[in-house]
Amino acid sequence: MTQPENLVSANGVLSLALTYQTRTDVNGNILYCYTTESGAQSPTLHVQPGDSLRITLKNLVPPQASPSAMAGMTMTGPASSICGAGTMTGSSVNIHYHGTNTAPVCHQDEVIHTLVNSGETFEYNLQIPLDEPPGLYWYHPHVHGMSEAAVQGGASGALIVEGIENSNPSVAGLPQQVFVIRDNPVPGDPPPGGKVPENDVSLNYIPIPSPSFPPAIIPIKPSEKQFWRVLNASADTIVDLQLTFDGAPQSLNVIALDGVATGSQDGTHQGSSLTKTDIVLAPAARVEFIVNGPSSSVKNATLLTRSVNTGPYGFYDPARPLARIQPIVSAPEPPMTIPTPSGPPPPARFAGLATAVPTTQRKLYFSENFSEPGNPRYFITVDGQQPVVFSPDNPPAIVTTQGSVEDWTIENRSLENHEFHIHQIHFLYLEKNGVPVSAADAQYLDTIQIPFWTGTGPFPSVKLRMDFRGQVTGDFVYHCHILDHEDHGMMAIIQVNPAPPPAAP
Ligand SMILES: [Cu+2]
Repeated sequence: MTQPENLVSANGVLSLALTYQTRTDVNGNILYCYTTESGAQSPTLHVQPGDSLRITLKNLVPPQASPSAMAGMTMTGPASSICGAGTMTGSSVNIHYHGTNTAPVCHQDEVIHTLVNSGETFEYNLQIPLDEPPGLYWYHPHVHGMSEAAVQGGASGALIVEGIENSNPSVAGLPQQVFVIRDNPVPGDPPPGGKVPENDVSLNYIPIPSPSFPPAIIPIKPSEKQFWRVLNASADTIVDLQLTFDGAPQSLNVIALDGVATGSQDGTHQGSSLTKTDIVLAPAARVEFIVNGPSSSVKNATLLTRSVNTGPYGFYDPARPLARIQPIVSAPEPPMTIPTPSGPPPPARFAGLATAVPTTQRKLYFSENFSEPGNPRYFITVDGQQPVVFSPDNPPAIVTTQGSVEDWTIENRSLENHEFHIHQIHFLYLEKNGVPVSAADAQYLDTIQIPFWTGTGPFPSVKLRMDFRGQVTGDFVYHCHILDHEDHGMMAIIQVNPAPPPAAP
C-alpha cells in the first residue's frame, strides 16, 4: 500500500492547484477526485500553524454529471452572501477544511454559499491560526445535498498541522503513515446483512470489497514502532478500529483525537497518551496513535473494524479486516518521519475550557420524519424550535457572541446513531447520558457520536462545552456527519457575532 503524495509548506505558504474530476469505475460507481497538476490524487497537505494554504481549485466535472437533490437551487440570499457561483448544479463543488479553526468567510472555510461550478476556477487562501493545535485534519467537498456522493466518490484528503512532537515528544523520530478510510456503495446495491455491508470500504484507495474483504497490505519492519494517523473519511460508515496479533487485541498508544493532542489542554499544554484496545471513529473523526509492529513470530497481524451497532434504522457496519500488517525485514521506510521537538508545547487554543463558566445552556436534538414516502427528512433542532430541513437560506438557528462558552446537551431522538460535528471550533466532551465522562474521555473533539434511541426510556445524550472565545466570527454550520443524513436536512446554521468593543473608560 502506498502513502498519499505529501505536499509540504515552505516559508509560510503551501500553494497548489487542484482539479476536481470524475469518472465511473468498473462497478458503475461514480468516482470524484481532487487531483494535483502532476496527477497525484488527494495529496496529504502539510502546513505549520500560522501558514497560508493557497489552493487554486478548477472544477473539471462536466455539467450535471451527478444527480442532486438540490440541483438548480438558486442562492436567494443577499448578493453579498454569494461566494463563487450563484446557482447550485449537479456538478457544484467546494472545499471544507474539516476541524480547522479557520475563518468561515469566502475564499477560506465558508461552505454555506460557496459553489464552484463546472468549468470554473476558484481561489482558496486559508489562514491557519497560529494557535491551531498540531494534528490531523482533512479536506472534502461540502455542497449540501450532494456531499455523500462526492465523499463516497473519493474526493477527500488529509491535512496535517505540523508540530505534534512539541505537544507530545513520544512521537519524535517515528516513521509516520497516514491511513484514509473511505466508503462507497456496494456494487449492485444488495440488501445488507451477514457479510454484505451497507457500504464497502477502502484504505488509501485500496478497495476491500464485500463479502470476502481482501485486506490491504501494510509492510513494516519486524517490531518497528510507527506513528499512524488514521482518518475515517467515510460518508456513512462508522468504524471501531482494532489491531490484533494472532487474534489478540493490541494496546494502541493514542496521541491525538480530532487533531488535538490528548491531555494537552490541562494548563501544562503537554499532551499525554491514552491506552486503548479499540477506537470508535465516527465518519470524519481522526485518531493518531503509536503502534509497535508485529514481531516476525506473529502469523496474522490485522488492522480491522469491529462491528458497530448503529440502531434499528442505522446503516449496517459489520466487522471486517482493513489491512494485514506484514513484518518483513526489507519493508520500505515510510516517506516521512516525525522530527525531534523544536520547542515547548504550543499555546493551547482551548485552554481552561474545563473550568470556564458557561454563559449559556442549550439543548439540541436529532430527529427523523419518514411520513412522506420518498422524502425522508432528517433534522437537528434547538429544543423549542420547529424542526426544519437545512437550506442555505435558513436563518441561524443559534445566535451567540464571540467570547461566550456554552454547554450544549445533544439528544438523539431517533432509532439510529448520529455523529454531531460543528465547523470552526472544537468542544470539550463533558457528559454522556447525564453522567460526567472519565478523565480519559474528556477530550477536545470536533465530531462525536450520539448513540441511537431504543424507542423507550430516556433519549441518549452527550453534553459538550462549546468554545466561542477564539477569533472565529460569522455564520457556519453544525450537522450530522453521516452525510446521507446531512444531505437530507440534518444541518443548521450558527451565527457568532463579534464581541462588543470594550466600554470607554
Ligand atoms: Cu446522522
